[in-house]
Amino acid sequence: MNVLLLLGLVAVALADVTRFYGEKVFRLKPVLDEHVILIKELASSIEVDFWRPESVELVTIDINVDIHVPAAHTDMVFTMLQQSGMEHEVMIEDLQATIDAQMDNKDISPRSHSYTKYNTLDDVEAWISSISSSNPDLVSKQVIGNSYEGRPMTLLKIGKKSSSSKPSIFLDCGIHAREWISPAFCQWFVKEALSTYGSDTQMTSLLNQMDVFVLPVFNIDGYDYTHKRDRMWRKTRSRSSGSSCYGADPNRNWNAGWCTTGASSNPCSDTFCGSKPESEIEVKNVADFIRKNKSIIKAYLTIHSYSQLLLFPYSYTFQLAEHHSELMSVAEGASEALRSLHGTRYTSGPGAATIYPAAGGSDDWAYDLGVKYSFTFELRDTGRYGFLLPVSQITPTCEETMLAVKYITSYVQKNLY
Ligand code: L98
Ligand code: ZN
Repeated sequence: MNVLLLLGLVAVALADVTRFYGEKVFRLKPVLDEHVILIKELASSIEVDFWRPESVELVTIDINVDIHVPAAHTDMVFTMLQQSGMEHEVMIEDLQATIDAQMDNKDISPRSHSYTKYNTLDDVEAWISSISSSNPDLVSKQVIGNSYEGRPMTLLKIGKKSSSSKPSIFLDCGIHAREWISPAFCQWFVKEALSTYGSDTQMTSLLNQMDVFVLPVFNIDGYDYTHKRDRMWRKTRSRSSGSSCYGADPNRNWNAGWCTTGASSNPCSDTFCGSKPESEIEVKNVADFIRKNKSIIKAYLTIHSYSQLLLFPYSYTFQLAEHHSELMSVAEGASEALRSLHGTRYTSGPGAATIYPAAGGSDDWAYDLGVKYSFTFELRDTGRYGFLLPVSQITPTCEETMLAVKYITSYVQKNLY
């Protein structure tokens, strides 16, 4: 073995990597006020990582609550749940085992990029360069700014070259670091667009008439951190003054009812809204780009996981959006298209009423800016694996999501003029 490789392996082994042996994910089903109180008490006495909903503030009666509990407290939580009479189940017995099992296909060439694995940030960056240089007629790239840790945020523009600017769709993935299926989808989308242009009539027509801006990994610092240090990280990696905690939630940091509901002003919370709207540089970079190109951006699509939902504004208020019925029918059509392939069922509706109110999200912000077709996807699954969706589900998930995305883009295209 070469010395550099050996040194590299030792460095990785010594690095501060969080492991999750014996940690569990419970699903709790509160149906009484006492149950909700119990969950809140639990969250204030021990460290609980909320998977769904994303923070303790969002826990209410009659919604399932998925929580990740450290090994030291699993017995206590289990006893407490038995005594409370609250319905519950263990979704994941051993989080580390499930993390290890996620890589269930041990790809042929694990050191390089593949559409059927969860690529590291380095692999995604190398892929961005190679895909754009090998498809100069259809792809161009631009850096829209740097992340907090100084990484360039590269945006791909996919579409037939034109001398004038074309109506466009903005698609982003990886706002939340641990939702790994999301960047996998953006990469899949680019591959499909390029490989079916010229043969698939729908894709050909789309890329002739419109451009699709694709941001493959929005929260690049966070994504890198989930690969190297802590698989369960969600937020950005910024430092805020007066706290030792890192990061803000990049989907609570937009100027849309900012921090009024379903977000936290505590920098240690996973739904910390940041010190002000667009305090997170990644959010500001994307918001600046969309503002600057607002006259050509006709749709905003953002990919998250998990829960199998297709949501549209509003999430910061229960008020219905001006275009509610049109958005509802587009979402239902897209969900039907998605389901036609592998039978996967999605629920659609406005965010606040369908899941819970949560302000400061990118979908609401884009909609209020005037981007009418604004949708948030929550991809597979419904909690069996949660964020740890096995590699073997990347292909079916991306295939079915393509159908929903293409349904929306076709609809937008038909309604351009
Ligand atoms: S993980 C994605 C999740 C979410 C946000 C929104 C799901 C559906 C819609 N939109 C919103 N404006 N809150 C979340 O960010 O918590
Ligand atoms: Zn998310």
